[in-house]
Amino acid sequence: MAIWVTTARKSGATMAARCLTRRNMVNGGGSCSAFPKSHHSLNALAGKKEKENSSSLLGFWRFKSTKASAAAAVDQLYSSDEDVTNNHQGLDFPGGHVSYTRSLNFISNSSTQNRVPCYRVLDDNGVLIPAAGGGSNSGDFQFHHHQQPLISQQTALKMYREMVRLQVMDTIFYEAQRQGRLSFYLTSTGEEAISVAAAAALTPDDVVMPQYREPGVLLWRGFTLREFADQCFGNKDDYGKGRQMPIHYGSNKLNYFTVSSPLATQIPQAAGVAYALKMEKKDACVVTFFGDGSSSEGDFHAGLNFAAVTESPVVFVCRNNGWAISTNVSEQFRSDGIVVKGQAYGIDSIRVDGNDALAVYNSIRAAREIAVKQGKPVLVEFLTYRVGHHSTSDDSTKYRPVDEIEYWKVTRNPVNRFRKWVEGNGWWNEGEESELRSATRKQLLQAIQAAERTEKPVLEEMFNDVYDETPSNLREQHVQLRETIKRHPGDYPSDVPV
Ligand SMILES: Cc1ncc(C[n+]2csc(CCOP(=O)(O)OP(=O)(O)O)c2C)c(N)n1
Ligand SMILES: [Mg+2]
Repeated sequence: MAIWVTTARKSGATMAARCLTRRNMVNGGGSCSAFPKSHHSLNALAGKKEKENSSSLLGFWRFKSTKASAAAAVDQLYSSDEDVTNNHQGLDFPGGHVSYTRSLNFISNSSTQNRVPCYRVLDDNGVLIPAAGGGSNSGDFQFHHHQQPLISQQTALKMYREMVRLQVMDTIFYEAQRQGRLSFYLTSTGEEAISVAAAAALTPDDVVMPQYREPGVLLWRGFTLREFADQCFGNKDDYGKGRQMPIHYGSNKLNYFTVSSPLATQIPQAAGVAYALKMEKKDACVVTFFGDGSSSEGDFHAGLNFAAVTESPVVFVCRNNGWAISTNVSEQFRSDGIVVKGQAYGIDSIRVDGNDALAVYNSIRAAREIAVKQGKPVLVEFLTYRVGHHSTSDDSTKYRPVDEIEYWKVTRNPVNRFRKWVEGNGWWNEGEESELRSATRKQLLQAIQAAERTEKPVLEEMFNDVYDETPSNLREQHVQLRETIKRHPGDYPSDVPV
């Protein structure tokens, strides 16, 4: 499918290039079937007679549907400013009414002033912040009128426990990688609240299409520590049969698409899956996660636009953690983050404190409700920070100050903050904390040992599952690889059954 898309894009570009050439040759008057809408809209503006029954009349009829008469529009566009001001207050244009102005104002870049505010519920000390307007909490989706979050003790405790389990899992897998037992690992440190609290706000039917820093969703949904370990060790119990790098988890059972390495591919795919849910009238949405770095990919823009125009139930969740490996956000974009890009595509968008578990929970519950009940996409930008290195292949102290890391690790730590709130409610204590941490550590060590001892998938698995019947060229490659391994056993892993 990827190949098809690439080809389609290429041919589109070629058509556009040819079209431009031809237009130039005929002095701007040529037509181009690659741009039926704009061409015919122009003709409509100019009052030219359109051929009826032509499918490319779409642009013209759409224009008409705004109830603007073509002649009036031409008058408005080409008359003097005086005429416009005196005679017409605005223009009906595809998309709605546009008012006129005599002010020669460019839309200003608001990235440094008037930044979009950030929704939060708990302050840095885990204390509930009163909602704006005193007693009225109408803006807060999950709040009672007496300002208590509508989150049960049970849900809050499960959220907290899964955040702790995620921390312990990250620590132990990271160490296992440092010991040379795993080839690669990547932590969620500093972003634990996002994946866990978002998962808590969803239903099991909601389809999750992750980037790679969201294993908290899987923990919430019941993926076992053994399943995580099997994937990281790429053994025969790994659902991906050892074909992927560690942390590329996936689960059909838990409605969690497999992580894919090329950034942002999940974003347009999410728009497509959400469109399918809509056609099937499912009471569910797609939730796709991605980083600030992925928002710089073309796929981000295609995905948002596609979801907007098809009105598909997808929640776009951007973890803006300040960094894309060593690239700071200011080197990536000059907009006010990602939230304004959602707005630009006509998508309801919100900026939220990603280190506040309650704010994450409330915003994703509200976003899900909008997506499913109103049948349209939503974008949530979480402001957070990647406290760990990008991955075990990175050393972030080479490109960012240690003070900055420490600030986010200590002062803005999402797990400590939520713990303070949970403890403040009398729901958690030090004893339960240390019991949970040591039990999880023990379970993980057992899971790692078992996964490490489990056989690797047989060599043949490398060539399976792409075709229903393995074609001859792949069968030949399999035979060749087996013979090469037999000739040079020292150059290949000894634990893969040949
Ligand atoms: C298309 C593509 N380009 C580049 C990379 C290399 N790469 C892997 S992760 C990453 C950074 C992504 O940053 P972000 O989306 O902000 O996620 P974060 O790691 O901060 O969670 C890059 C550049 C890739 N995997 N895919
Ligand atoms: Mg990032």
